[in-house]
Amino acid sequence: MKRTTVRRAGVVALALTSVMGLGATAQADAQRLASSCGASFCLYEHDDYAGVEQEFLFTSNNTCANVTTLNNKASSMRNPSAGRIQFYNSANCSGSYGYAAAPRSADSDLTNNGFDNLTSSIKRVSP
Ligand SMILES: [Ca+2]
Ligand SMILES: [Ca+2]
Repeated sequence: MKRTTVRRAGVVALALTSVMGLGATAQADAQRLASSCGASFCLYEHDDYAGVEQEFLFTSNNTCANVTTLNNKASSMRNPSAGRIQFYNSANCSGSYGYAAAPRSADSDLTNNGFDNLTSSIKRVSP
């Protein structure tokens, strides 16, 4: 009798873990969909477009925007715009840019571009 009870308890625990796992995945998917970039350009705190999102609206080329919330924190980006986006390590787009995102592109990890957690300002230029 005692053995049966223990075994049943084990099964219940497994089932609960499984449900929790599914819930976490669904939550991550929902978060990813909700954070899809509807602006000119979007930066994300973490790889794979996760964490805090900062959106930018560019109305013309050769315009500089300082990164505020995600200054030195951006790890991935989406550029749905028709312009090229240049990334600067300094504020006010001073100095030379370190990385440029092609029009209509996305990068799930800026590490391989040597620009993880560095971006302080961005500028949209003509492609
Ligand atoms: Ca980051
Ligand atoms: Ca910087």
